[in-house]
Amino acid sequence: MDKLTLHEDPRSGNCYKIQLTAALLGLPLERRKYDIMRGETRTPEFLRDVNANGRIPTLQIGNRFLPESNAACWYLAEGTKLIPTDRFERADMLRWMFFEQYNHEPNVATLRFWLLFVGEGNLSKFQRDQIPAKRAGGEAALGIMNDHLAKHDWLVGKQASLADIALYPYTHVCEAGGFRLRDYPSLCGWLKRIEKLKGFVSMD
Ligand SMILES: N[C@@H](CCC(=O)N[C@@H](CS)C(=O)NCC(=O)O)C(=O)O
Repeated sequence: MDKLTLHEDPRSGNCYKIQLTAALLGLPLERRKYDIMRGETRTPEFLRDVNANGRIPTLQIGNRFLPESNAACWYLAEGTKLIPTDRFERADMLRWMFFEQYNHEPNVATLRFWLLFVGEGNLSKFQRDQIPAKRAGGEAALGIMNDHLAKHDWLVGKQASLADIALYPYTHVCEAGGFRLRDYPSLCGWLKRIEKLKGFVSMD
């Protein structure tokens, strides 16, 4: 396989997803760090060479660049046990990964970013006004996962898949965004199951 380099900010759960996927698969990954708070992903060089969308993560594979965390996880995991072979389960895994990007991350991760890194006092009025809707959206997403995990050990099938890896990063740190994990007991058990997977690494 070509050399793998993760262009990342280690505070980002989207970047951690890729690091975790590589670790669970035993793939060597070089890490090149940027500080998103200092605009380091918005420089002309970054936009030209790494990601025209001005964001991390981007997975560099040899001399090719693949932005979007879930696409990068898919690249790493294709043909491994982290992607189900059953056709329905594979599509169901994608369902959770799209859910992560549309229902979970924009609410759960954004509130963590605003409250932990930007600081409530530094938010714009536009951002402050969005907090209640983001809180409601995040609670709804965590509730849907919790209900599913009350009946299943894993989001899809009978073992961990990219669905679990995509949703673990921002769920396990959701309290930094004001959510309470104790309100979601089935999520807590699932988090522990992921942490016991062979090769698991914690977020920096
Ligand atoms: N959908 C993208 C989201 C990427 C994203 O939002 N990255 C954030 C950090 S988690 C970022 O780079 N923010 C810096 C900026 O927008 O300037 C993915 O899953 O990779």
